[in-house]
Amino acid sequence: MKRTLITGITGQDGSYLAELLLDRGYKVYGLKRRTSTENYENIKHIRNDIEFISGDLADLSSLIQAVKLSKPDEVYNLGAQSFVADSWSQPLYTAEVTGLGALNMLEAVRQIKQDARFYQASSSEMFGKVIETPQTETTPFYPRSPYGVAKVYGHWITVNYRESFDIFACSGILFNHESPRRGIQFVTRKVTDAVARIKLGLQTELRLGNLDAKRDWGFAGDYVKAMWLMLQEEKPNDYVVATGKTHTVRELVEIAFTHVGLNWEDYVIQDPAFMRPAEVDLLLGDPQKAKKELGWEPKVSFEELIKMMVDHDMQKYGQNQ
Ligand code: NDP
Ligand code: GDR
Repeated sequence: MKRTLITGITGQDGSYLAELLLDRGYKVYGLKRRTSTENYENIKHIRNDIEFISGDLADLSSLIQAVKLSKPDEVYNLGAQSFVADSWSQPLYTAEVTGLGALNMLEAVRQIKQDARFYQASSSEMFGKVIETPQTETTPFYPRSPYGVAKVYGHWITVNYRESFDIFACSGILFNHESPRRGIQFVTRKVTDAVARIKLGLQTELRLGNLDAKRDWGFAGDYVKAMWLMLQEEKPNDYVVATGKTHTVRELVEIAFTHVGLNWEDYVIQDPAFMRPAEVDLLLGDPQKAKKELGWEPKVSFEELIKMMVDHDMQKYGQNQ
């Protein structure tokens, strides 16, 4: 039986990845930080199948202990302060968890179990300011937020540990991916949640920031498969994981409202409070390398994704009525 250690197990990706690995017969260990109230919502259906280890990415000693206890064949480092907007109000914390956290996890692997395969959750936010499109594994990074800067550190320290210590370390440069388990602060879920509430008469308006930003949005359930595939390869490598299609926030809003028969312009208000100090205007990934080497392709289209999320939120609030 293969053994895995997942950081960020309570998050969107951690939950889908844990499902995938349990289905494949892995023994799954999840690093979980202490919280004052329980946050097992995303993994409540598989909670009893996971062995939780208490720890924090900012605390190397807890990660060393986690690797000792789990003796993993594969480590997936998904834990992070992952909300870009908050990285301006908490830049040092973001650097510590999202950037140095990757180093801490790598260091625990290096010290305790150097033959464990390692996945780092890198991000299209590292591309930031548009230098070229579509963005590939060789596009230069120009991050535009403290979060993006921290992820660039996480990416390069992963490459460096691979080259320095011969660790099987991969960096997946994943573009935005969403699902009904997406955190409520992120724009897709904020929109689909609000659409459901407006349709059911629980809310009257939706305040958003930049409607012109373009993102390459895919389905999280598809993307965790790419993470696993990377660690099954003969050699460690870095891969862009994306759909190869881009859409504006405006298009997202239009699809979501239209799906429940509403006109978005009657409800959406642009609010400067949700504009960012520096924006990433356009993300569009080229997933050719992942397709060719991993045989990976996204299955769910942008429109299907948004409708899936709206339907989920309609059901959630509908049941509570
Ligand atoms: P989420 O925000 O849903 O989950 C983040 C996870 O990290 C949660 O389990 C959270 O735990 C955990 N975490 C936060 N801080 C710490 C800490 N100090 N120590 C240990 N764990 C911590 O993110 P996603 O699932 O969406 O993303 C997974 C990873 O992929 C992240 O690293 C993200 O930056 C990256 N990424 C995401 C993309 C996306 O579009 N979703 C795209 C590219 C990269 P808790 O529940 O306690 O808060
Ligand atoms: P992002 O995702 O910053 O790309 O990071 P988010 O959904 O927060 O923003 C996407 C775009 O929408 C614009 N926007 C708004 N965003 C939010 N959250 N709220 C609003 O009201 C709003 N209005 C407009 C943003 O300005 C932005 O352009 C996500 C995270 O999952 C990261 O962890 C991950 O690394 C990247 O995706 C790839």
